[in-house]
Amino acid sequence: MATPNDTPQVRLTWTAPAGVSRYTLERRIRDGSFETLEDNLPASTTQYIDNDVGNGTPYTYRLTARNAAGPGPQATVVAETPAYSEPGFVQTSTSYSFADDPPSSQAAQNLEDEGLDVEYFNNPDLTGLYARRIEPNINRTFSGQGPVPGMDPDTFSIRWTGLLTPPTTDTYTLVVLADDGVRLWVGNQLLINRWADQNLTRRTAQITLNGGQAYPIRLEYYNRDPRGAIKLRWSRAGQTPVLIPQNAFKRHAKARIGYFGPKLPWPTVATHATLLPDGRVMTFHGLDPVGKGQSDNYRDYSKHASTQVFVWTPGTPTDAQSQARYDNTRTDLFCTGYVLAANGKLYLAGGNLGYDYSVPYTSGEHGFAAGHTHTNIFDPANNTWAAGPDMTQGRWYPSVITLPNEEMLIIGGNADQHNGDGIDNDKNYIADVWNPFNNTLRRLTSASSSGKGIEHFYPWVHVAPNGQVFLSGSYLNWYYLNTSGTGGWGPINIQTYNRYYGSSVMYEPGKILVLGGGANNLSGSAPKGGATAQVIELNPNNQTIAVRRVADMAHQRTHLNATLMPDGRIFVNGGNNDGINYSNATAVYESEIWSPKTETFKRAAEAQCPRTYHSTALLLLDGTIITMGGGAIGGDDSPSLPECDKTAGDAQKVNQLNAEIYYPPYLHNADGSEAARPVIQAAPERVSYGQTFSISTDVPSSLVERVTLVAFGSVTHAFNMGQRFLELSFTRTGPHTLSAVAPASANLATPGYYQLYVLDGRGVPSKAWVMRLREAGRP
Ligand SMILES: [Cu+2]
Repeated sequence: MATPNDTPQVRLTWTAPAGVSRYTLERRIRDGSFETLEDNLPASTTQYIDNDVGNGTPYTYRLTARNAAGPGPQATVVAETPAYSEPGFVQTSTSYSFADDPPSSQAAQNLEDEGLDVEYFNNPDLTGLYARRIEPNINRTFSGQGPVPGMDPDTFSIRWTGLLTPPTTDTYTLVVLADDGVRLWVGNQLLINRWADQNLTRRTAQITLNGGQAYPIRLEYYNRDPRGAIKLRWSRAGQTPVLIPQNAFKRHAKARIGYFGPKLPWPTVATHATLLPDGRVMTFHGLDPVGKGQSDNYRDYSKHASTQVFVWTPGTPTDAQSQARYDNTRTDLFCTGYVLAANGKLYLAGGNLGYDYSVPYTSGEHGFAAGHTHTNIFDPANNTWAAGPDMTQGRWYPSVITLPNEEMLIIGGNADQHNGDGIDNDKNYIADVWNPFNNTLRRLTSASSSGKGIEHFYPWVHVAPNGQVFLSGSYLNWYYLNTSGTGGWGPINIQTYNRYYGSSVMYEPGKILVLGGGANNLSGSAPKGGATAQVIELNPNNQTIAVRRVADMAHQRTHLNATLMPDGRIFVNGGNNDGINYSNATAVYESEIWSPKTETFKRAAEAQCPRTYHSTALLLLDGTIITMGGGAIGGDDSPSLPECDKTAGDAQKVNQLNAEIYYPPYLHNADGSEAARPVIQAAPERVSYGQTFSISTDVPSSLVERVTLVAFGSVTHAFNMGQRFLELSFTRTGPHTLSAVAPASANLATPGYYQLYVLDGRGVPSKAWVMRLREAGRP
């Protein structure tokens, strides 16, 4: 049980006058007016202890004896409590300082793992919410400035909440230093309750706590003059109280590593996934959900003429009956490349024609997979498919990205040349550029990739700040590609790692993270990407690059997914150590989150299902990330095999006809409850480059500390071709309005659909507002 002690107090004693039947006791602070403390003290009372006092404060007490005839003798006494003192404590008329606690500006580490949620209010009664933060401890002093820039300097309140986990079982003395009012709850017990003006005062309470147990903690505080302080210390028996350290405020697992929701049924192996402008999720594998059709019809090109396409509306059930079907009845879209264009339609290039079995059997395969010359366009506005222009050569495994002028680059993939020479020379070496305005293709004939030593399977292309395209892997040779006219390659950049089926993410304009991969590449002696990661910085003014290795992941991952989050971090999930296709023997279930600030990976929640070859992940408009797919072995799994059993290694189903939604840490409070999220109430549906635009929020604009954009994702084979992240500059223009500035140029943010987010000071994002970024003159 908790017992308050060590509280300053005033003791009053008196001698009873004759004939008294009760007393009234009043008190005033300094020159304030008298307020009644007790109106009905029994006649036998001759002593009163006032514990509700602060240090260094004069109090005047007035005792009035009463009986049935009315008030009788009155006695008045002035008592001044001692000033607060401790070694190193310095008090001036406007500030306090302490020698023993580190300053509150100390560098806080890992606030997402350890730290308290803090709410700052502009009024002394916990109203007028102004800012939300995460802080490592409770250790603030104030001398004429508000606790957060922009707040009232001398009238405010603060609430800290979280979990307190003591290291060992013991009786702890909690020590609060406060000027002015303070209330402290631990384990839902109100331990300290002094919600009144006071000079700096130490109040203590004892409580027995179990080591390792997480107790809810809440401290509320207000200040009402230029000078203020609030500190929370603790001690065990016989020890000197110290500031409660950051590591005692370990946050709930949901707030540290997030969590995966339940396994959801999914009607196809989601080898291909894209987010549509209204937030729906399109997924498909190919002729059928598990690759049976492709496998059976590899020899028969005429059979590669349709795709089962599923569209899920978030918030609705995920099973086959609940998802919409918009099949493509023209092309086997297995291994197509695609991106959501600036006009809101999905542009897809290539697909699967099967293997060329006319080629003699060599090294385990009959010839090489042939790509479709088809292009296709899906219009989400009416859920219809249209044929696009045929490409000169087919593509199986191409990448498609939007260029600054709204054209789309189609690059890589296998072609459809079946020359029977048994040599894997069937790559499509000439990139196409698709013009969405006149629906024509332009070939980059001056930029053949033959002999360039690049990976032609889903090449990792990104638009660079200089307006050219940068090819960042997965193989060792990196190049700039100029896509104007008939195209041209820039100088070669040779790097170290083979990252075959690793991933590449441009996490801010000109900065690319490449990670993982390489484990199952059958040729080449370069070191495998494995658990490694590198940052490539592109010089915005020329074709030079700078590459540096950053900290490794916790796991070797090939066939991973790397997904940009609303806060600019990258969620990494799935993959396997050995990189073997269709194998879950070494599947990685634990996810990781990469921070561009620290350039490190942080371990995150474990999934239930393996997400290896042919798995996908997409950031949804609500800030969650859906992880899907994996497998499509070319037939049904044995019904006797378990689905999603991480103890089973490879003895589980390969075809992942399921999905799991990941709920990131930013959706949770320190105690694991759901965080309150800012809401974007209004913003433009379309902006142009450099445009200043207004955002209205439900929360006060002071709460918004970041405004970000994430481009809509289109993902397959470990590479998300669509995603892109930008931080926007903004000002607060009204109580609930912001003025943000759209990216300056299409080189920094290619035209198209973006998720607009506002984030509070804790990094809690709103749900996305869908916004299209396009030159003003476009249709
Ligand atoms: Cu594949």
